[in-house]
Amino acid sequence: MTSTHRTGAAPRRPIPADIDFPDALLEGLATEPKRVACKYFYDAVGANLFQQICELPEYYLTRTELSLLRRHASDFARLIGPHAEIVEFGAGSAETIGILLAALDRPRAYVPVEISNGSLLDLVGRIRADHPAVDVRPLLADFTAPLPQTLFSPGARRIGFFPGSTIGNFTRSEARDFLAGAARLLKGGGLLIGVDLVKDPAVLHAAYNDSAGVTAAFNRNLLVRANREAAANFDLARFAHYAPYNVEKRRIEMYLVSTAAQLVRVAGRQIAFAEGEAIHTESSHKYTIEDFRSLAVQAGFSPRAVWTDPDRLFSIHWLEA
Ligand code: AVI
Repeated sequence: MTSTHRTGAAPRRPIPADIDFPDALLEGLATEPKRVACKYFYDAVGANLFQQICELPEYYLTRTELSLLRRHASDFARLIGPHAEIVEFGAGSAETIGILLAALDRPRAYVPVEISNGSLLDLVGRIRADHPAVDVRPLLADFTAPLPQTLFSPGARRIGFFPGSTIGNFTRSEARDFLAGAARLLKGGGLLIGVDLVKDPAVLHAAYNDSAGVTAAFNRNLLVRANREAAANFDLARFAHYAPYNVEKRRIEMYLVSTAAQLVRVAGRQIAFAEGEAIHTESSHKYTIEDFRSLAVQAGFSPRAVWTDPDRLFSIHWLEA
């Protein structure tokens, strides 16, 4: 289990990042097929590009979830009840958690869990200013590892919040394991979680292949980061962003595809790329409502209410632990 420390700061990252990037990169490039974990997208530039993605016209996820949160805030408040302590898995946006905190009946505490120090300071400052009665207790920890029960005050109403469909970036078995851990942590309370839905592949394709090229820049930023932090010499012009929807696996898959046979230096090693060879950088799984509810049951939750928009683009689930 990761050691945990209380801290005044942590960064805004959908998935925890590690400090072992050069080693992880070398290891991922030595596997067949080559891959790099998506948590490495989120250096400062990557976090900023992700923010821009959230505002793209094609990327319906963020705005649809925000509008569902606003529309159903009073339902959440009724289900969650008074004096709740909210743990957010990852450091989210002030706007998103702000909607929930504003709707709840005298929420007692807000605990954003994030692995690294950084831009959470801003989030924590905003939440403290907007919700002075809420005890904001950022926790420096990897939220995918088991979290201590002492996260909550004794006898507290335990609520988890996991928006943004970040669960989609886990494989289905990782998602089940994560949910099982959350069910143990939140026993007696519940989890409010945003999940992107299976839909017209053209809509999904457009969301990850935007016309302004922001997602492509986000993907390629991994190579920029490798050049800076792992003594690499990737030529960005020789790697293409490729993000197809895999209908069978119900997921967007993101790749960086080498457009030529080439040798790239990474941390003192030479890595060979064949023409057309890909580095897998992310999967973004999409669920049907039934599919996700059954995963939640397997993890030990009792799925209760679910909210979706009229176009059934996105869903928010209330799972009792
Ligand atoms: C953070 N996560 C939910 C995003 C997603 O949609 O899978 C990351 C992302 N990748 C490309 N665009 C957005």
